[in-house]
Amino acid sequence: MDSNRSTAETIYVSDAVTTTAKILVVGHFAVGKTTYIGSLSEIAPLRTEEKMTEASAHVDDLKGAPDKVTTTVALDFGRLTLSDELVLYLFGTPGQQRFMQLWEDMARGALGALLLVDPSRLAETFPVIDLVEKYGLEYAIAVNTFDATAEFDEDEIREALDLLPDTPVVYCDARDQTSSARALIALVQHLLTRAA
Ligand SMILES: Nc1nc2c(ncn2[C@@H]2O[C@H](COP(=O)(O)OP(=O)(O)OP(=O)(O)O)[C@@H](O)[C@H]2O)c(=O)[nH]1
Ligand SMILES: [Mg+2]
Repeated sequence: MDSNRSTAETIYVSDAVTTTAKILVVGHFAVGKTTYIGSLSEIAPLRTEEKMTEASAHVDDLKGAPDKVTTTVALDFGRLTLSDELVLYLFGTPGQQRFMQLWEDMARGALGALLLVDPSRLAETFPVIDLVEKYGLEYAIAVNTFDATAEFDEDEIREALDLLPDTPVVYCDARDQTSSARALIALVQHLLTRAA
């Protein structure tokens, strides 16, 4: 019985929760969106992974992720209880051009976006920033620490992405829960400042 209760407590949102917010986790192909939501979600994340075939070889550049065999074809979904009263719903949104149609729906009602960036593939982030801005989403940058991160400092990233001075830039390892949570908290703090 106890085990049933603990399962229920994990699956269902606590009665004490008064606020829920929808947050998008966005970024270019293979930047770590599915990994990020998987490391943070307190429920088994919903994933829509499909095997990549040769048909996508010329569109999805595997340069930065040579071992990748699947890609998200719709969305990732996860949930995180941030405090007794606040629950975040995380929606991973693909950055590839062919999924643009999704953004219309995904962006509706979203409070903001965490924009994952691979510092060695900065140019691939430009179209994603365009989308985030097109849909009027407040955002924070989470630099996913792939191996080359040490070569890029925050100022370089800010300049390359032409960020506003108050746009948060945090470093994270999408595979690490604590590190991922820190990035999300930076976004939430930014959103709260903007709302004040
Ligand atoms: N070294 C390292 N590898 C990572 C990190 N985050 C993700 N990866 C790996 O990078 C690859 C791509 O990660 P995904 O989470 O599938 O990326 P995605 O953004 O969801 O990819 P798409 O949905 O296909 O656009 C996977 O093999 C991950 O294991 C990281 O912080 N460091
Ligand atoms: Mg994915």
